Order: sequence, then C-alpha cells, then structure tokens
Amino acid sequence: MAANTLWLNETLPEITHTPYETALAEADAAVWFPKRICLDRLDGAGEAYTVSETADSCIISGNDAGLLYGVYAVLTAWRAGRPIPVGHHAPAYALRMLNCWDNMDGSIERGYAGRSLWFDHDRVEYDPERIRCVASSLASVGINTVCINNVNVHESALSLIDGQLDEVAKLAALFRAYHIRLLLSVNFAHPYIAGLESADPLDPAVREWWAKRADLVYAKIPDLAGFLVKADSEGRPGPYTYGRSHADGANMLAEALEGHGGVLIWRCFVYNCRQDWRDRGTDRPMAAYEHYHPLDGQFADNVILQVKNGPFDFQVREPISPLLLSMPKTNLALEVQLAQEYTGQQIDIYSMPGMFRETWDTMGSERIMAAAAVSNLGNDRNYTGHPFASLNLYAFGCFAWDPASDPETVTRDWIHLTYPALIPGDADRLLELLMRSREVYEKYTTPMGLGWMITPNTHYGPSPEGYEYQAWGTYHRADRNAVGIDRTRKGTGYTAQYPEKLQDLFENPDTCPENLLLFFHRLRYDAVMRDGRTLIQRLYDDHFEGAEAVAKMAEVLQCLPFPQEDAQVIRERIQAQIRNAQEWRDVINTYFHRLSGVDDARGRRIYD
Ligand code: GCW
Repeated sequence: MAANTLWLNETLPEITHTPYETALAEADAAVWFPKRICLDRLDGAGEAYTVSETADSCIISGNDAGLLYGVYAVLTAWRAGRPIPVGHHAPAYALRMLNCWDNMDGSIERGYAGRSLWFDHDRVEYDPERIRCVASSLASVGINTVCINNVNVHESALSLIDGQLDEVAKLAALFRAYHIRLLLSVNFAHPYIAGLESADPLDPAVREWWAKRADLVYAKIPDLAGFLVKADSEGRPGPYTYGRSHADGANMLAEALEGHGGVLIWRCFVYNCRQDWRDRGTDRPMAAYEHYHPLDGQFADNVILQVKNGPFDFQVREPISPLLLSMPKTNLALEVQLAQEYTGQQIDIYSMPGMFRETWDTMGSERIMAAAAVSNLGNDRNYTGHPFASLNLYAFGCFAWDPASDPETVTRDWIHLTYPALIPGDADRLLELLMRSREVYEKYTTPMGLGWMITPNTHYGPSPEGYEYQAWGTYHRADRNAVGIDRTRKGTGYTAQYPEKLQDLFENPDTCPENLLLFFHRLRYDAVMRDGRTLIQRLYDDHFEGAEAVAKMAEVLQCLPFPQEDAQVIRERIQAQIRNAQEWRDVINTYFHRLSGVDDARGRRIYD
C-alpha cells in the first residue's frame, strides 16, 4: 500500500546530502529560491542550522540532523508561501519527544486513530513504508525521540528490553534514518518479575540487574535515548513498595543508563487514585507537588522529571502545574497530550496551538529542558483519525523546537502544507474554524475550568456525576446553591503551591482568569460574573453557544473542498460532533437546572 503522508508530500529517503538536494530540486526549489540549494556540513555538533541567502552554501549545519531540519524548514516555508527562514535556528530543548501508549497486542491506550503502527500479536510488527512516512513527518517538525511503548508496561512488553531486542533494534534503525532515537518505557518491578527477590532500588542485586539489562539493550541500540518510567501511579509498581523515595528509584535506573549516555525520564503523575469522595482533606491537584517538591535537588544529572501541563490530567482547561514552576534544582520535561482523551477523541475538532502558547507563556522555567507529547498517531489511513488532528502533532513539534511559536502562523502553515489546493479565502475560513475550536469544545463541555463531568473510563460525552462518588479525586461537589471546590488558602490550600504572583492572581475570584474560575473557586449560581451575568446564566449560555457554534462549523466545512478521502471523514465526524455537543448542552443544562431551579433568562429549551 502506498503510504499516505501527514502534512508534507516529501518523504525524504535518506540522510546524506545528495538526496536532500534532489528533494529540494524536485520540489521545484528554483521557483522560490534563485540559487541552487547547497548544503554545507561544518565541523561541530548540535542540531542547529543556518539558512543563508548570500553564500553559496545555503543550509549549513555541524550535524546531519541540523541539515535535515534545515531542509524541512525551507521546504515548509516554500509550501506555506512564506519567505525562506534566513538566519540561525537552534532548538529550545535537546529532547523533543513523542510518547506512544502502544501495547504489544496492537491496541493503544487512549488511542483514537486505529491500532499500533509497530506492535501486534505481542510482537514488533510494522510496515516499513508507514514507519518512514511517520518518521519523516516527525523529523520535519524536529521531533527527535519516540517512546514506542505504553507507560503502563504490561507483562508482554517486558520482552522489549529482553527477547525482542533485535526487533526493536531494526525499528530503531528505521527511525534513526530521520535522526529520531527510540525511548523505552520500563516496568519498575521488572527485576522482581524476572525472579529476583525484590525490585528495591537500594538492593545491590537489583542495581546490578538493571546495569546488566542496560548493557544488553545498548549493545543492540547504542543511541537509545533512555528509559521512561511511570511508578507508584494508578497501580503501577514503584519504590514506595520498599519504603524508598522516588529519587532513590529514579537515580538507581539513571545510574544504569549513565555510562551509555542515556537519560531516565520519570513521570510525576502520582496521586491517590483510591480516594474516598467523603474525604475533603485530600485535593488531587496538590499531589504531584507534594510528592516531588521536597525532593528537589536530589535527582541525578541524567534524570528528567516529566510533568503533565496541568495538575489534574489533561482536562479541557487547567492552570499550569505548580510543579513546573517550583523545582529549581531538577531537570524537568513538560508533558502534553495530543491524544484527545478528554478533548473529543479525534472526532470533535480541538486544536491545540493556542493551548501550547498559553502553557509556554505561563511556564517560562529555566529548568524545563525537554518537551513530551502523548501521541495521537495510529494506523488509520490518515494516521490521526481526524485529518485535522495532525495539526496538533505538527504544532507540538513547532513549539518544542521554538516555544515562541505563534499559533496562527503554525496553523496557517499546516493548512498550506496539508491542503495546498485551498484558495486563500477558504484557507482563511479553515484557519478561523481551527483557531476557535478549542474554545467551542470548552463551552459545550465544561467551561470555566470545571472539568470532570465526562463519562467515566471512556471519557467521551457528558456524565455530570459520573466521577462524583468515585475514588479518583475528581469532584465538583455541585449542590443546589453552588459548584466547584475552593482551592484558595482558605480552602484546600492549593493556590499556595504557586509562586506569589500567580498565587495572588488565582486566589481572588476578581482577578482569577474567568476560564479558570471554577477550577479555583466554589461559586454560588447567583454569583455575578465580570460581564454582569450570573454564573448559572453563564453556564447555560456557554452550553447553548458551544452547540450552536458546532452547527456553524459544520456549515463552513461543507463548503470547503477537501480531497475526497478527507472530505468523507470530516463530514462524518462533524455530524458526530454535532450530536455530542447537543448531548453535552442538554445533559449539563438540565443537570444545573434541576439542581438550582433557576430558569434560563432567555427562555431557551432546557429539558426537565
Ligand atoms: O489520564 C490517565 C489515562 C490513563 C493513562 C494515565 C497516565 C497511560 O486515563 O489511560 O495511562 O493518564 O498518564 O499515565
């Protein structure tokens, strides 16, 4: 089967100079660039490149990876109708990672684009053409690391660093052609499962086991980026079993990798997932900070703590995780989720460039040295389920390379690359639709940072009390008068985890950003919002407006000439999104109407 591409038509075949030049020539470089494109390799390292218009050598880098990125940048600019990016370009982070939650049986945890591209039948299995296409697309936006297996490392995945190493090494070679290194999720209890008496990180036998395992792995894959670990989280094993700290656990694994130049990435998604809903003394968003802040400075140099962008779990809107702002002596990686687990599952349209802008704007920490994204890829024909979902992957790459990226430019470029045949007016309409899509989804689901009214487990569609009496720590505690949890210093004390400026901002309902009001505050339905409406009216209005906006999106999409294969998927999915938005609107409005007894001031239909 001929492989489809993501946003670029060119899948560059190899990594030597000549094919780059050929690819550029074939892309009709002369049209936009008066000279032959030459590539010049200087001595040196690093992924940076320089594009110059004056010298004979137009793309210069000290490294083949830099040349590759330079070529793609020039191609992208050309396709997007922008001037070529003359100047010096260096990535903000050395590690720009995709985390795939692929299982060995071919399923993908929270995957919405089909099955795994590289696992099936408990083995490594793939179509090399499709791997090349994906790798080439990832490289075109500078992604240089791919974790191929789920952070929940089930028994069958233990073989990835054992019996199936040769297969993993072959896959690594395919990615390597595009300067992408693999990363592997490992199970903290692996030595114990393999027959040792424990997995205690301070047990010398355990340390030795991991050191040997790392030697074996690196003998086959010398450029492996390292290991990724989810420990003591949602039932996964970890150092707490042995009364050890997460620094003990991470450092032990880091030591095994150090001699090979590998990094140990340790996820900070740790919280009590067996909470009693009656317990008001535990506030889940506080957990990561409570676990890790006291350990600041205790991690080895080749450990990176990977922190989700928000303190909960990839809700439609969350404030920045305070942990990202409070670990001055620890290497950190930001983790975002492209897989639209809570954000429409690649059926509903939800573009993330705006969210990336906000995240990077509030983060600004010098300790962030890597960016990771939970993948939205699968083996669907178009790789991302909804063709528009590939924008999020594209945008992640852009922001991970350059956190100063502009959401509109990124979205516009992606449109030009993906749908080159759209005339300018149509491209503008698509741009506007995509740029607004997050806000629209937010309105018909859970506006103002409320979150967690989603159907448990599947995480698609409304269920206002689905999580209310469960053990996950995800409560809104709506009653007949009010909704939300007071997370100020007078409440759970969560705001105190932020640096002073943000603390003050969030603490006060008058200064708290409106789109986060119900994340930080418990408000009465008759509370008056900044524009004079009551909270309850605002809830009704947002849900009506959100659903209406989806209907309008459908009208716009109907008029845009997409290529046939995409057109059908887009048509089907917008119809599903319309139904989803109506369901959210009606269920949530009815829920609040029944609780509060307050009618919609505009007399619209609320079902009772
Ligand atoms: O949001 C939760 C998901 C789990 C996921 C977990 C995590 C991989 O529902 O499916 O497990 O986050 O990030 O580890």
